[in-house]
Amino acid sequence: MNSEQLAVYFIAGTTNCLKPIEQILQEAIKGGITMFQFREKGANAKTGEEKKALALKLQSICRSADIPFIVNDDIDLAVEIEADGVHIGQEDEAASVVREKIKGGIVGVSVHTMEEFEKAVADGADYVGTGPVYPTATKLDTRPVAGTVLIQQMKNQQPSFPIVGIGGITVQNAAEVMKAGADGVSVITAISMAKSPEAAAARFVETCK
Ligand code: 3NM
Repeated sequence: MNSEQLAVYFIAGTTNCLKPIEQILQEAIKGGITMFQFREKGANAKTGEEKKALALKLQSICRSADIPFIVNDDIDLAVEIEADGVHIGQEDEAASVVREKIKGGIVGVSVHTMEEFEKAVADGADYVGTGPVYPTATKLDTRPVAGTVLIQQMKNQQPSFPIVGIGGITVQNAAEVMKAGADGVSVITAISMAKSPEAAAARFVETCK
């Protein structure tokens, strides 16, 4: 994986969108996002065949634009549709086990401490996501707000390991996250709920790419 692909990493599921998610993804791609994660979670999220059908649609949109399509948590779905990768949390299997299953795909891991970071690196993760950097209303069960300190610590310890910040990141604070040493920003609301996802994505590109 190329760490430049993390620069503007858009994440979304249907519950994060007020317009059809396909439309929002296409607008975000026009604005210049560099990677996409399908994160179909929460009340009213699609499941089963409906979720798979939507994943295939979004994957095809990403393929046409040459943007990696990553699936959040659902390793079986990622394997079944041959996604470009999967993003897992601390509750999931180790990155080394997941890597075996997705054969050559990208494996991202959420980490919240230096210990979790070191384990993810040792297990062969391709990148880590860390947060919440800032307060967020999008995910209710987050760890305490961490600011940018952990990003700085991780970057100091492993200068070339790809890191992305997540949680409450906006076009206003994205520069701070990059300055701390992140390779990019993971963003849900600031793009999915923007009046113009294209314009929002383009502003992130200006700051992060
Ligand atoms: N993970 P928004 S915070 C999915 O801290 C997710 O691990 C987080 O959404 C973590 O960009 C978060 O709308 C939500 O704040 C990010």
